[in-house]
Amino acid sequence: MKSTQATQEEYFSFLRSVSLLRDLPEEKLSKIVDCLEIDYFDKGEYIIREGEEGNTFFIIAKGEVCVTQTTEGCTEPREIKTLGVGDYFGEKALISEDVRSANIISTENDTQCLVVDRDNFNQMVGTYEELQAYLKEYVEELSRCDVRRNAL
Ligand code: WNU
Repeated sequence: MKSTQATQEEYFSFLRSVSLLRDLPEEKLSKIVDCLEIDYFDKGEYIIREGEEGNTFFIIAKGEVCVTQTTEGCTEPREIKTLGVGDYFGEKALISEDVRSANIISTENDTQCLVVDRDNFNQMVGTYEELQAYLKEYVEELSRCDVRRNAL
């Protein structure tokens, strides 16, 4: 990301406020700031499509998104939750080496996401065991939720 130092510092303190990244060492967080991309989405726009390949991790910096997913016996994808500022998504495809397991749709105009690619995500998570363990567990829990949803 090319930006002014003021912006860099804003992103740094924003990332520090994201629960997942709270305990990351300073130099690691700075590195993430250096390689961030920012993507903008309008209301109704798909950020992630279920079934597609994905190589990016997202943190919401502004706005709101909704998570929907195909469930057995339903013609329309079912809405499963909404996420807001400071929430993140897209970790599952990266961690489970799988295709995207749900849709992520912007529910507001000018939703802004900080985007981390696979290499940088691995650097961020891979060298930090607690974070890795936490995410792995969370991803397994999401898979269990998916199974349960289809059993209902
Ligand atoms: C869910 N089932 C599935 C969410 C975000 C972060 C955490 C929950 Cl740590 P992906 C689609 C993304 C997926 C997840 C997100 O959607 N997601 C869910 C579920 O019940 N995915 N399968 N809830 S919001 C959320 C926990 O990030 O990652 O790369 O793309 O498969």
